[in-house]
Amino acid sequence: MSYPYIPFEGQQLNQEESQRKSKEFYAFMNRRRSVRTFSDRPVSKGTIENLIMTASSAPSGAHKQPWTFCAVSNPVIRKKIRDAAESEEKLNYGGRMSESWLRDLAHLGTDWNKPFLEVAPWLIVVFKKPYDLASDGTRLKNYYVNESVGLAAGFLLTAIHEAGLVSLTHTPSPMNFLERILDRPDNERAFLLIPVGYAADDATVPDIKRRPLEEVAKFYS
Ligand code: IYR
Repeated sequence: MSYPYIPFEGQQLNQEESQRKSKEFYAFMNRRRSVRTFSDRPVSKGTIENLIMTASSAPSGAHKQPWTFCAVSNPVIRKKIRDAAESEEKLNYGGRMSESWLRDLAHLGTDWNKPFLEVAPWLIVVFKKPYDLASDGTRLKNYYVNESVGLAAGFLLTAIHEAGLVSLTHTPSPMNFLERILDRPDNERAFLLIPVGYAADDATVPDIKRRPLEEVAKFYS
């Protein structure tokens, strides 16, 4: 595929503006938290469409956009997803996760119970596509699929936060029940299950601290 080049239409800021905006955006993003207690207040389908289009604007290997975002509000399907996820999580918490893994999770207070899968008004299930299927059934390879879909998921969480909504990156394991329940084609693998909605009025979050700059960055100036 070859494209003509067109003028880049990004904003041209000066250094001071870049510093100010980056600081404000950091303050905004640093307020994002994973929330496990959702309100059942509705969120419009149009909002979810905007969130998905933002996610799908992420860069991807060879611009293949190797993802599908399934947005589920149907209560019957959400119950099926909850039941299947909880069955897997019962096995995970009941022995499939190592002692050290359970210790690492203890401060989050999570267990096999996943009521948010039915309370949150939307579940967005992110699927990755290791290959695309041409209309004649031939496989067209995609590239850097995990990196690409991870980037798109990051854009999605950012867009959710900007919209005043909350999310949780839930990773029931294994996740293949999602392919079955949502009747996805052979070339799609479940990547993340993200409940989306408003936080419950009485939602609480663990008082975690984030690593300081010195621990997460090294400068080679
Ligand atoms: N998938 C399980 C366990 C879990 C794993 C990690 I890594 C977390 O950060 C949180 C939970 C669950 O969703 O409960």
